[in-house]
Amino acid sequence: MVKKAFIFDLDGVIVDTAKFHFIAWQRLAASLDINFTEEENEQLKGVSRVNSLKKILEWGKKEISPEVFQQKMDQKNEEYLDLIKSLSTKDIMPGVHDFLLNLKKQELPIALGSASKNARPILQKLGILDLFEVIVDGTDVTKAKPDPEVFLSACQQLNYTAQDSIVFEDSVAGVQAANTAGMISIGLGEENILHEADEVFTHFTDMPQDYINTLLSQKK
Ligand code: B16
Ligand code: MG
Repeated sequence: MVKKAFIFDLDGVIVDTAKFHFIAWQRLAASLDINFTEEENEQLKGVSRVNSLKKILEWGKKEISPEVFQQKMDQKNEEYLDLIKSLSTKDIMPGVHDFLLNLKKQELPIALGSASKNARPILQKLGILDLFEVIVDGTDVTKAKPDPEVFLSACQQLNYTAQDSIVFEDSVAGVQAANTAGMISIGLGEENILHEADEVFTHFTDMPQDYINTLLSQKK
């Protein structure tokens, strides 16, 4: 059987930091007198920090100077870092740790493909940094999801083709990026939101027992 590369998104797949991003953006939006809803937040999942702020300003019909823009981005990140400061192994999403360990047991390659610039310290806090052979994050890429750059870079570094790569994503932009790359896309979250994914599960714990083997024989 052909081996495949397993590429994981971070926020919302490995750890439930999506809620902390939401709280931090909501506080930031409030500081600019902008009302920011959960529906709007859904559109920011997988979206880089700079593009997220641009969208919030667009929705709120606000313009700010480049200096204030930078200041607001820093403010959001400080708020976010404060919210995640006590993150630990217990915050790994259900079933993820076992799934990663099973991949290791089968000597299958694991990569991270995240838009976050905080990815490495977060994986460290979770105690799973060493499980990743390759990490591609917001500090490495120039084009944000839904552009496939982050996932293509991850599979190239692992020496796998896109066709032999599987992406786990919680965001619409991320699922689109995986599909554009020609990779198998597995959505984690709600079926009605992630309907473009090849398959959707609420959690890793909902996957069938031998799901890794099913994926190994799956074609796009
Ligand atoms: P940071 P992912 C994304 O991470 C988040 O989904 C998104 O909400 C966030 O704005 C983005 O990272 C940038 O994160 O501010 O930490 O650099 O889902 O691609 O792992
Ligand atoms: Mg995500």
